[in-house]
Order: sequence, then structure tokens, then C-alpha cells
Amino acid sequence: MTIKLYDLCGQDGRRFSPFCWRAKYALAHKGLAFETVPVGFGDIPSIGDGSFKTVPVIEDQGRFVGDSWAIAKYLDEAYPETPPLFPSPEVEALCRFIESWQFSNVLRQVFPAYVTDIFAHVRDEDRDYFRESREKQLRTSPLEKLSEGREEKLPAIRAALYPLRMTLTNQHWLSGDTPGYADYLVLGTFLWLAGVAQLPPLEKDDPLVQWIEKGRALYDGLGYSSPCNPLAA
Ligand SMILES: N[C@@H](CCC(=O)N[C@@H](CS)C(=O)NCC(=O)O)C(=O)O
Repeated sequence: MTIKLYDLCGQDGRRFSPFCWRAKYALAHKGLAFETVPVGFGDIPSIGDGSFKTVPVIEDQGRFVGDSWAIAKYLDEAYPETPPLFPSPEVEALCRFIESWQFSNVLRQVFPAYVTDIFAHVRDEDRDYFRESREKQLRTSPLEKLSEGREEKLPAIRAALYPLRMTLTNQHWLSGDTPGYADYLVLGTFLWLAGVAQLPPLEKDDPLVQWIEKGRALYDGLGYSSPCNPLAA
């Protein structure tokens, strides 16, 4: 039976949630058939029993699982015969580090700088909710103040990505010779940016661009399955 993935959707069918991208790559890595159910922010309370506050959520044979990490864990447990996302407790522990690093050093800088671009792409019916909730979360009103002079934030954002460039100079993927969950954790951020960024975050000759393109091409071009903007200029 095909697994359903409730996937955050904006205008033009655009999928931009970094966490939903992680779940899509996790499903694809395991070779599991899935279909996405596009949802806006306002649809989340109607998923399953109504207890979910965020997406991704998957529905597998009547069972609902939310949170990208919990989904990855669930998939490994429910489908042990397919390629593992966490082949060992050590890999899982290191993936936790990548997730924390990604959250604290990358997303935290990128999110405020690009929040108005997300706002520009959310569905009309989600706009008021998005503005109000993000102005509260980022303690800035109006949101547009956060994009003033954001070009000046790009050097720091690019510098935060240095550990990725350094690692990927010597190996094909963060997970080694073949892609794994560590890669999907990071690819999620770039796919989110590609879905919304009106200001390309990377420079054209950034070696990360090649790795991102390789990641997008995986699984029959999964990373190209949603409209996107250029990531580099
Ligand atoms: N820890 C969660 C975070 C998921 C999350 O924050 N999703 C956002 C979309 S990117 C969401 O659904 N937000 C709902 C809202 O803000 O109302 C995960 O890894 O799945």
C-alpha cells in the first residue's frame, strides 16, 4: 500500500518545508512507494486525529506518524528489509549532531533572512497566519524588516556552510560513498531555499552547488519535483 506524506504546499504547488523534504528523501532512500498530499498551514489540524501541529506526517496503513526524525525511525523499524536510514546507533548519533548543527548554525541564520520569501510563496489562505505567527516567533514586525539589507548577511551564511564544503572535498556524500540521512538533513535546507529564495544564497563557483545538484537528481530527480528558483548567482 502506498504511504501518504502530508507535505507543506504553497502557491503553484510549491513544496518548501525542509522537514518534509527530509521525509521524502527518507522514503525514497528506502525505495518505498509514496504519494504526497499537499497541505497548507491551515490544513494541518485536520490530519489524522487532529493532534498534529506540524508536517511532515505520514500515513501508513492507517497509522499516522509525525516529525521528520520520528518518521525516519519509524520507517527503519517498519521496513527493516529496505536500505536503512540509520545503519547503526553510531550513525544515528552522528546524524543527530548534523541535525543540531544544521538547526543552530544554518537554519537560524537563513530563516530570518528568507522569511519574507516564504511569505511570498504561501497560499493566500495561509498568509495572515504565517505573518502573525512568524512575527511573533522572530519578534519582528513587520516581517519585511528582516529582509532589509539581507545581502549583507550572505557572507556569514556562506561561511556557516564551510564544514560542508570541507567535508565534501574529500568524499562524495556526507554519509560517505553513497547518500544517507545526514545528506538528506542538509539537502532539506537547500531544497526549502530553492523553493522560495528570491535572492540566490550561494555564489556560482561554490562547490556546494554541484553536491546539491547531485542530491536533487537522486531518486529520479526527486529534488526537481517542485518549482524552484536559482540557488546560486
Ligand atoms: N521537528 C519537526 C519540525 C516540523 C516543522 O516545523 N514543520 C513546519 C513546516 S517547515 C510546520 O509544519 N509548521 C506548522 C506551523 O508553523 O503552523 C520535524 O522535524 O518534522
